[in-house]
Amino acid sequence: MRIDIITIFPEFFSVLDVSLVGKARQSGLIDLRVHNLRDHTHDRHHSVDDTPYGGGAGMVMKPEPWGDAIDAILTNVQTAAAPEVDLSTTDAPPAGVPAPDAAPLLIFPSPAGELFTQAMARELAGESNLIFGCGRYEGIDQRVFDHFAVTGRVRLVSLGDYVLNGGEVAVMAMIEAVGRLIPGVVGNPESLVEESHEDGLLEYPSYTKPSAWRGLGVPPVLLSGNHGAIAIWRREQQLERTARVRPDLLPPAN
Ligand code: ABV
Repeated sequence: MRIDIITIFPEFFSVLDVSLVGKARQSGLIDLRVHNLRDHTHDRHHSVDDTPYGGGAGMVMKPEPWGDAIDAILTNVQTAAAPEVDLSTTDAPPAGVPAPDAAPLLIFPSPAGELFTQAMARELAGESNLIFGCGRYEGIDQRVFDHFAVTGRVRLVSLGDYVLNGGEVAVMAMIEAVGRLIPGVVGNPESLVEESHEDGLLEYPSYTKPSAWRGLGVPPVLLSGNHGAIAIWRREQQLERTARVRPDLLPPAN
């Protein structure tokens, strides 16, 4: 998967050099490129924001640098996805060469966006090209979204009902959630199906050795060797926990 990020704080994303996403980049599973929005400004002060039409507090990000930055990435993605045809080989295309890709999906973190969920992470993991735009200040000029929605796909996405200073941390969270669903990124794919939210419930509590620690034991069923009983206990724990902490995740009682 190719991921492009546009930000005024490229250094923020150095954390994506490490851990699971870092390894996936080294192994070539993720091609991640970070772009500085200020490289697409044309005034002396490299301004990316201005006062809002209609008045109000704060600044709004100007449309021109966003338009130019996204255009540059779209052009680069198209070039990379369309290798030159060698006319000396007139036979059928080699096996395993995918069909021409769908257009990149543009994603902007925004408190006004649709909620990011595990289901959306799964959806995004099936894309071959994601472009993340990190807004700052009071937002980005609406015409950036409207313009690229005419010819492409644009989604405003929110991590939850709270406000950040900018989209950078939200983009890192989304890349981590999506990245680990790309085949080959997580070593043991079975670990993906057993965790919170994958089956719509919170996960069951986990224990490891020692069997007694600071006066606390381990639920005896887990030491019983009875795999049927263990599976039933774990499902009960999931349901009990979900009802207690996140009743909104359970289907309506009637
Ligand atoms: C993007 N807050 S997403 C830009 N929860 C600025 C603030 C912000 C986002 C979120």
